[in-house]
Amino acid sequence: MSDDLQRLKTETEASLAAAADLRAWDAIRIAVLGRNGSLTGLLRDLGKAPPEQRRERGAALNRLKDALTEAIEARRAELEDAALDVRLASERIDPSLPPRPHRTGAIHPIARTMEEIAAIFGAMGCTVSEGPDVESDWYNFGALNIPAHHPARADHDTFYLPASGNKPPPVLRTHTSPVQIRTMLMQPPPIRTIVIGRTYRADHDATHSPMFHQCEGLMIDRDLTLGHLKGCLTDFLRAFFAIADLPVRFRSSYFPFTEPSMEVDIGWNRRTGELGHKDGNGSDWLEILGSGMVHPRVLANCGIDPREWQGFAWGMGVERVTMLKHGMADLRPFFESDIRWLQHYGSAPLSPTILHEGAGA
Ligand code: 2NL
Repeated sequence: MSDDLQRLKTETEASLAAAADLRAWDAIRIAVLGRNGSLTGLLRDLGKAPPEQRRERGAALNRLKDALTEAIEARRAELEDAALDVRLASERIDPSLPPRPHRTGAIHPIARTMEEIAAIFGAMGCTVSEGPDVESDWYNFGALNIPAHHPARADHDTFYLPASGNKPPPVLRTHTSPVQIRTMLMQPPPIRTIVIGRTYRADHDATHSPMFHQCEGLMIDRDLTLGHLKGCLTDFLRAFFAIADLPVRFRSSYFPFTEPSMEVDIGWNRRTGELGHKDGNGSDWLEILGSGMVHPRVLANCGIDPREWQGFAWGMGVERVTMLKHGMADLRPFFESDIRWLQHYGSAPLSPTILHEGAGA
C-alpha cells in the first residue's frame, strides 16, 4: 500500500478510536466516505494516475475503502452500546423506594349527606324528585297555603327576580316544597318521594348561607296517619346518625302547609355536643326537623281529593344535620372550596355509604 493510503488508514483509525460519541463518529464518516471525503477524493483522482499504475492503485483503494467502511461500522456499534449502557445506568428504577404521595379527590360532606339520606329513604321505597331553582310565586308560596301578605313570607327573605307583565315576580325557591307540588300535579297518588336540593334566602352569617340545601319528604296514600310519620322519621334519624336508641321527641308546632304540624327533636348533650342521652348532666333536646300531615288545602291545590287521600311531609336543613353529625361549628367552610378543609372533611370517593342496620326495610 502506498504511503498516502497507509497514512489515511492510520489517521482514520486513530480518530475513530478517539471519537467520544456518535456525533464525533458521524463527522469522521463524512470526512472519509462522504461526497467530499478524503477517500472519495482519492477514488475520483484515480483517473488522473498514469495508466500503468491505475490497476494496482485502484485495487488498493478498494481494499482500503472496504477496510475503513468496516472499521467505521464497528466503531458505531461500540458507541451505540456505550450510549445504551449510560441510559440504562441513569434510568434504572429502584423498586424499593416509597411511592410518591398522590392526592385523590374527596366527596364533599354535603354531597355525602345527600347520598346517605337518599339511600335511607330509597330503602323505604321513596323516589328522588327534582325541580327548577327558579320558581313561580304560586309553586313556592301560593300552592303551599302561603298567600300574599301571609306572615310566613316575611320569614323567608326571598330573592325576587324581575317580573314580566303584571304577574308576581319569579323567585329563587326558598324551600324544596315546590318540587313536591310539581310531583303531586304530575303523578297520581300514592306518592312516596323525597327532594334534596339547593334553596335560597337573603341571609348570611355563621349559621346562614344565601344558598343552602334542604331535604323534604312527601308520602301520600289512602290511610297514612301521624303514627306513620312518627315511625318513618324516627327510623330515619336513627339510621342517619347511626345511633340505634337515639331519643326522638315530637312537639306540636305550626306550618301553613301542614295540619297538625310537629317539630322533631333529638336528644343531645348541651355540654359535650354529643348526640343521644348518655347521662343526666347537660342532656337536652335539639330541634332537627319540621313535619306534619299535609294540609287538605295543599292537596286540593294539587288536584288531589283530600277526602280520599292524606299523608305526611317533613323538611330539614342538609348543612345543619351534616354539621351535627361531624361536629362542625361553622357553616361557611362548606362553600369556601378550601382544599385542606375538603381533604379533612371529605370522604373517599368509592367508600360505601355506611348505614345503621335500622335503615328502611
Ligand atoms: C322545616 C320544615 C317542613 C314540609 C316542610 C311540605 C311540603 C308539601 C306539603 C306539606 Cl308539598 N309540607 N313540607 C312540611 C313540614 C315542615 O319543613 O323546618 N324545614 C327546614
